Formats: sequence, structure tokens, C-alpha cells
Amino acid sequence: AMLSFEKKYRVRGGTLVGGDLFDFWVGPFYVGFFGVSTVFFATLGTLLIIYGAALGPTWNLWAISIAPPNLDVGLGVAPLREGGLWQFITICAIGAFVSWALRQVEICRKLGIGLHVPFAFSFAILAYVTLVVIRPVLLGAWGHGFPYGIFSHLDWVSNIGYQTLHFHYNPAHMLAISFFFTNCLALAMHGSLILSVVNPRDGEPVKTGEHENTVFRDIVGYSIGALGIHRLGLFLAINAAFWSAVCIVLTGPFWTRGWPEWWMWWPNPPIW
Ligand code: BCL
Ligand code: UQ2
Repeated sequence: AMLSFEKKYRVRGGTLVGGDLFDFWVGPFYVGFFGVSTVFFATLGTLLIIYGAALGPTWNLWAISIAPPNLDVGLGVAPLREGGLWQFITICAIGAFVSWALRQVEICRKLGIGLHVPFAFSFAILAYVTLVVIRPVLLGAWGHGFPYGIFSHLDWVSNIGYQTLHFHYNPAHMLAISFFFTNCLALAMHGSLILSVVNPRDGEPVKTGEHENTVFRDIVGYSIGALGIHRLGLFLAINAAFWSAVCIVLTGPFWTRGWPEWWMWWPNPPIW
């Protein structure tokens, strides 16, 4: 359902490719060239996953898994049943994620707003591409990608973690986790603050920015401000994804020993 005022924002133009050709909506959804390509890649990828599941030994949703090629395939192309499906699905996934980001760009251009949303989403794509393309290429085999399955990808994470003895000692992993947790704190503070000002006692008017600032000045002596909290949130979220990508690309291509060993400089500083 389109709200009456939305119509005036449904403007022509802003497309990156195809001019007016794909410049249309389906119900509430803007389509565009990248809407078409998103649907194409997402549908093809999903069908390939279902095909892979049909080839496999089980329909148990938790146990279905589509594995990358064996390591001896290196960076070559594998037969469909021996990792080729994984390669095909990976191409579809990247095609769909990048199409989705570019569709966000077109919508932002139409509306004349900043590109912050696609910019932010691109960090999630970066983390995924690091796992299934950048790191496998650096290590010389597609087999270093993670398998597409619920429990199988958890097993992959655990195995890769223990290969370096203690993944908590990976300094970029530490940073990423700290950003995820701080992000959670910031969103809890923001969400609860906004709900608190729009839910005053019965009969009282909804409160505004003055109250928002005052409650945190009274509690911690500082308010970051209504715009500031959103800048902080975006900063924390982007850094969480970015340092995740860094922590996994370091593991193998740039650090092959146990992560605890990376800290061997720490007990021998020039001071203490
Ligand atoms: Mg660890 C990775 C936290 C313990 C080994 N670990 C991560 C990071 C994150 C984390 C920092 C995963 C998030 C990420 O990459 O996001 N680990 C974490 C925490 C603990 C922990 C908090 C903890 O103990 C409290 N980790 C351990 C233990 C090790 C270990 C010690 C195992 C024994 N950890 C590893 C390994 C890895 C991690 C190995 C990684 O590879 C992973 C990492 O850093 O990967 C980069 C990034 C986000 C994405 C990749 C998602 C991308 C989304 C795409 C673009 C879009 C999807 C669309 C979707 C399909 C459509 C949905 C449609 C719906 C209808 C909406
Ligand atoms: C704030 C503010 C908001 C907020 C929040 C704060 C009016 C509506 C949550 C409080 C934020 C602070 C004190 C920063 C916390 C820092 C970290 C690293 C978590 O001041 O302005 O706007 O939502």
C-alpha cells in the first residue's frame, strides 16, 4: 500500500544503467536493472542450492550442505557435483548482493539522498567476499571457502578457529568483537532512549530532544546528540564488519602459526 505522500517521491531518473528502460515499480518495490538482476541471481542461486540438496544424502534442513571443491582443484573450475555447484552458487550470491547494493544506489540517487546505506551494506558484502573469494585466492584453492550449510559452516568456523589454537588471540577478531558488542550497547541505549521519550506517563506529552540530551547528561555527564548517535552507530557497525574481514584474511594468508604466538612480543616489552 502506497501512502498518499509517497507518490511525489516516486520520481523518474537516477538509474545507473538502462536509462528509463527498467525505471519502474512493482507494487511498493522499485525494480530497475538491478532489481531484475537481483531476482535473476537470487532465484538461480536458490534453485542451485535446492538442486544440490536433491543430489545430497539428506533433506534434513540442518544437515544439508553444499561444499566447495577439494583443495587439489586449486583455483580451477570443478565439476558440478564436486564443488562446481558451490562455485556457481557463490557467483550467484555475489551477483545478488552487488545487484542489491547498486539498486540501493539507484534509489538514493532518485531521492537525492546520500549513499550511506549502500556504503554501509558494502562492508557486509566485503566480509562475505573475503571469506569465499579473497582468502581462498590468496591461499590458492577454492576449497578454503566455507560450505553452504547450517551446521557445516559452524564446523568450518570451529575448525579454522582451532587450526590457529586459540582464535580469541587474533587481534583483529578481538577488535571486531569489541565493535559488535559496543554496537549492541549503542543500539540498546538509542532504542530504549527513543522509546522512553515517546512513552511518558499517562496524560503527559511526548518528550523531545531536550529530554534525550538531559537524561544522558544526568547519567554519564555527556550526550552525543541525536545526529551523533547515528554517526556512532554507523561507525561501530561498519568497523565490526571491516575488522571481521581483516581477522579472517590474516588467518592463513598472513599468519600461519597459532594466534597465541603472535603475542610473543607482549611479555618482552622494553618497559616493565
Ligand atoms: Mg569468531 C568470525 C565473533 C569465538 C573462529 N567471529 C567471526 C565474526 C565475528 C565473530 C567477529 C563473524 C561476524 C562477521 O564476519 O560478520 N567469535 C565471535 C564471538 C566469539 C567468537 C563474539 C565468542 O566467543 C564470544 N570464533 C570464536 C571461537 C573460534 C572462532 C574462539 C572458533 C573455535 N570466528 C572464527 C572464525 C571466523 C570467525 C574462523 C570467521 O571467519 C568470522 C569472520 O570474521 O568472518 C569474516 C560479517 C558478516 C557477514 C559475512 C555476512 C554477509 C551478509 C551478506 C552480504 C548478505 C546476506 C543476505 C542473506 C543471504 C539474505 C537474507 C534474506 C533475509 C530474508 C533477510
Ligand atoms: C545521546 C543522544 C541520543 C541517543 C543516545 C545518547 C540526544 C537520540 C543513546 C547517549 C549516547 C552516549 C552517551 C554515547 C555512548 C557511547 C558509546 C561508545 C556507546 O546522547 O542524544 O539521541 O540515542
